[in-house]
Amino acid sequence: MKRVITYGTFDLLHYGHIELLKRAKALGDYLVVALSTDEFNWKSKQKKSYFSYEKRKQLLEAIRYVDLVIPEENWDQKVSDIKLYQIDTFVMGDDWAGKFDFVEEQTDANVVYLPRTPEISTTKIKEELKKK
Ligand code: C2G
Repeated sequence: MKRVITYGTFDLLHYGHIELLKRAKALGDYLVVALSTDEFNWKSKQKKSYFSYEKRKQLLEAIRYVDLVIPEENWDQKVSDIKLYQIDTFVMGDDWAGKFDFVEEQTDANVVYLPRTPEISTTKIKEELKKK
């Protein structure tokens, strides 16, 4: 059983997120999504998501590619998550390219950066809705 993990906020869930999750799942048989908590988002990313953690978790759990959702509470949990969940592949969109290469040095997992889906982002959705 090949196990994959990815991390993110996944606010205002959109097709860019779905394309990422679909490709991440295709790299294995079991996909864990570490979902940024509201506190982590605010404290560490100065982000305030539209949907709460619970709502974002509910949406992710409804996606066929997602097998487990866990909380992302800090920047430093990736190595321990990978060991705890026996992860083979760590996946992020390539806006993070290079940022998590340490995972390959500190665990047995390989790191894959997937091309982002162009033209869509949560920020863009928010900005365009403001113009309406
Ligand atoms: N993504 C994508 N294409 C888009 C938008 C997002 O492939 N058009 C990917 C991002 O690259 C990321 C995932 O979808 O891999 C989730 O995106 P965000 O919710 O924006 O994640 P982020 O806030 O970057 O948090 O520890 C890592 C952080 O938690 C990542």
